[in-house]
Amino acid sequence: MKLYTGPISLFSAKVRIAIAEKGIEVDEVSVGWTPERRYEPHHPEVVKLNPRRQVPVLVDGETVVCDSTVILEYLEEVHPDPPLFPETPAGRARARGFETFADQAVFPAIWDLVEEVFYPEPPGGRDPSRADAARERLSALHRELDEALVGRGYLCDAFGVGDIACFVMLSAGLTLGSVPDEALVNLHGWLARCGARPAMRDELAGMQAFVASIPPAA
Ligand SMILES: N[C@@H](CCC(=O)N[C@@H](CS)C(=O)NCC(=O)O)C(=O)O
Repeated sequence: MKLYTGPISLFSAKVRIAIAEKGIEVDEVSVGWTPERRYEPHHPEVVKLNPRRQVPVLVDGETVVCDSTVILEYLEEVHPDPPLFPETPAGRARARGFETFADQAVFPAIWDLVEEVFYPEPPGGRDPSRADAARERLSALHRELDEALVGRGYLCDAFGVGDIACFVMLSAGLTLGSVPDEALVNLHGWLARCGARPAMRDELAGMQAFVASIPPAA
């Protein structure tokens, strides 16, 4: 299998973690990315494979799979052990719900922070109210997750895709100044538990090393 990824792409991180948790061998191709030009020019293979021109893209023989959510489902079917989805329809619905929550509720707020805090200042200047509003939205989402974790070690009965997706997004939030309230003990316990898993730890270390290697803006 070949996997096209971005060095600090959160959607690629979801897939890299799932691959490490399942112990799958892949040939990873990291596409070019810089703070100034982002993904431009797009990697020619990614342009050919994905009409959206986005990573991650997985190629398995003749099969091309785009989109992190679809890739996680595909990997589960071709490499079911160890499982990252629950056994029952109700359990799988819960897991997919948390993955969707991460991608569609948490990520947009993270993206506002990425643009306001991480990327170089745009010509029109920064908008601090955008970053403040994103942190407020994230605080509400933190409270939601804390409640979902009452009496549980992970978001579903066992560790899986919901945990991967939410952990990737919340970890990015932490580095951008969105720190969950210390009263949210269920959430903090879960963050520590997830962060201790080698696949998660290695992914965060890889991203931090990449960010540290970015030369300062001229
Ligand atoms: N829904 C997609 C989103 C993928 C995505 O947004 N990828 C970004 C990197 S994190 C990308 O490749 N952006 C390049 C572009 O849009 O030009 C997924 O889950 O994989």
